[in-house]
Amino acid sequence: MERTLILIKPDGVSRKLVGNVISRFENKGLKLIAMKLMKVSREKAELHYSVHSLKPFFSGLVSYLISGPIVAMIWEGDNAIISCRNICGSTDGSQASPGSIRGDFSLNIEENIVHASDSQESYIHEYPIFFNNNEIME
Ligand code: 3AN
Repeated sequence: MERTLILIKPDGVSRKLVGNVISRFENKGLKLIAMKLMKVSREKAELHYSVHSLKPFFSGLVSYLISGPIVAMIWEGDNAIISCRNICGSTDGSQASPGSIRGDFSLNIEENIVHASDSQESYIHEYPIFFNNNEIME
């Protein structure tokens, strides 16, 4: 069993896509083991995106994540990381396949609705930024 961190980013929440996004992971057979609606602090957003800290888009990325409420979730299942990445689609919504979340709802790379951990190492780095261990259903 693998776990992955999924964020419905501020554009996904403001566009009322929360239910639609969650349905896709449920329909796939993944198990929801943690979820919260929250505002992210600048400190947490910078930590979450620390791998991109030297990229020119870093400050815009952080500002965007803290611009409104997000939904943070942990999903569990066989190969959950790659399964969820496929459900989300390519980073740039204009390139993402129809049927994926980004393919269906995003036209660009800046506002692309969701975040999904891209590896086990990323998951280990990311999930404690959003959840305490006692908030995860075992
Ligand atoms: P993904 O979210 O598909 O794992 P990453 O990790 O390469 O993509 O990038 C993290 C986030 O940074 C993306 N979700 C996107 O919002 C933003 N991003 C990536 N590349 C660019 C770019 N060239 N210009 C603006 N924003 C970008």
